[in-house]
Amino acid sequence: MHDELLDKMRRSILEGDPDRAAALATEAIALRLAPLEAIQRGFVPGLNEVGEGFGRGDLFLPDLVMAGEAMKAATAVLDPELQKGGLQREILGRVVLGTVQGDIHEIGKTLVSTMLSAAGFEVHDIGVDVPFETFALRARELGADIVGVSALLTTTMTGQRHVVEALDRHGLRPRVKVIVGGAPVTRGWAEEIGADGYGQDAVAAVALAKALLGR
Ligand code: B12
Repeated sequence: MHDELLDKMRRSILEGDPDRAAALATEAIALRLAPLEAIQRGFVPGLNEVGEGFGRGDLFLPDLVMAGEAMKAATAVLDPELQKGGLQREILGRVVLGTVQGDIHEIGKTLVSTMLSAAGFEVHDIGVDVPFETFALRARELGADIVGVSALLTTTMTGQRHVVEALDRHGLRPRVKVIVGGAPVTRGWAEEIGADGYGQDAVAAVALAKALLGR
């Protein structure tokens, strides 16, 4: 029933049109399309297509930038909707979340942050391009239960290992759990670097965080 709308969403990202993407997100809310479905089945396929085009050399950096801007415009509209229903009193745990040093991809990390907050976690989003040591310092300062590290580049993935090592150096492990994610990240990689878990998307991240804290 929403197929046409989902296809328009995909195209708004491909065309890198933030105004159109925001308008379609508003339309989705009016039509009572679930916000997560709009993101995952509407906008993200467009981003994936742009990523593939860029990988093949058919699209260029400005296309990637505009697709990212369009995606951010859509998620800005949908974010408050995702937060709804998450007004729980009990805090399930405290999470420090960021994108690792050298990496400025923020869309997936921000979505994970929103979903964890909606599920009842207290999330401290420490942004992008975060130095390894900062993850450990912030985790200690805030008394985090979980540190989430996002990486979207094969070159910055290795930084996730450095974050685990920084937490070790600060004596925060194994009490503080580390979860990792991002397009190139796999379960095998998480195991190899000694992380406590891998989440392939924002929904999986919530399930993982709950499981690690026995919730
Ligand atoms: C948009 C985008 C950008 C935008 C980002 C805008 C922004 N504000 O975030 C901009 C233009 C800045 C950008 C820049 C670059 N990009 Co880019 N980018 C993308 C693109 C198209 C989409 C990423 C995205 O937002 N996906 C949507 C979100 C929702 O998905 P996600 O990030 O995967 O997150 C989900 C899961 O992975 C998981 N998750 C994510 N983080 C975490 C964390 C935890 C703890 C958990 C549990 C789960 C989890 O949950 C999320 C939600 O469901 C991807 C292609 C792709 N399909 O991934 C390329 C891509 C990642 N980029 C790529 C490249 C090469 C670059 C540049 C180097 C290009 C250049 N020449 O300058 C720069 C690097 C800049 C830097 N230093 O970081 C390559 C990486 C190749 C590689 N294997 O390393 C890709 C794969 C494109 C390609 N096919 O070549 N990019």
